[in-house]
Amino acid sequence: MKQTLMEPFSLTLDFAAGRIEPATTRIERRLSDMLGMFADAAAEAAAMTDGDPLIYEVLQYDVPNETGQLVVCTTVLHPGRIGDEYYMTKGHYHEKLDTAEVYLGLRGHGKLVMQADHGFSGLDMHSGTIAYVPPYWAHRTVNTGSDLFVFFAVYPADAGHNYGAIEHGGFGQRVVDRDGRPMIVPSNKGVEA
Ligand code: S6P
Ligand code: ZN
Repeated sequence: MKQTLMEPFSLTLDFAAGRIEPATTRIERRLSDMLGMFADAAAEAAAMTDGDPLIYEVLQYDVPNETGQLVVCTTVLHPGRIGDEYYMTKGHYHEKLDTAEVYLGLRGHGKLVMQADHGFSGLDMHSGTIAYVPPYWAHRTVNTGSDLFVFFAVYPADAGHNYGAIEHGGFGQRVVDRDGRPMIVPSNKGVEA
């Protein structure tokens, strides 16, 4: 097995801004990058005419895509809603399904929704929350607050990202605003979040 011999290194993380310094990759996701993922198509179209809002950014420090290596990154999820549905990430399974991930909340409030063949999970996240995404679980984060929701993540560099399953099959639960409070709505019935 090919393994790059790495030198130890350190990075700086601004908890409030979610900035990793230096970062080697910055991904920006606007609404136009995730059209069709929110339930309310009319609200999506209205938000697009308002200027294609920035939904989230990912900052990452890349390492070789090899078994044994770990990637560190941050996600800065902006506050907002499309219809009654809070801004969220696209969500994905890892291509290597048997790889896990750890999230650490740095700022704001959100939910980490997950789904696997046998069920769903919805965890609250805020500054200081450590959340574990086990192998085989698709994961998506949602900003349920009025501030930025910022979190740090560590995952295996060779995990890969499978977005297609969520893009085509959707997520089995949504996080929506009900009278100013976040509710997780799996399929048709609402459950108090
Ligand atoms: C990577 C990890 C996160 C997400 C990020 C954006 O495995 O789960 O860094 O990439 O939160 O979400 P998504 O679904 O667009 O990759
Ligand atoms: Zn992941």
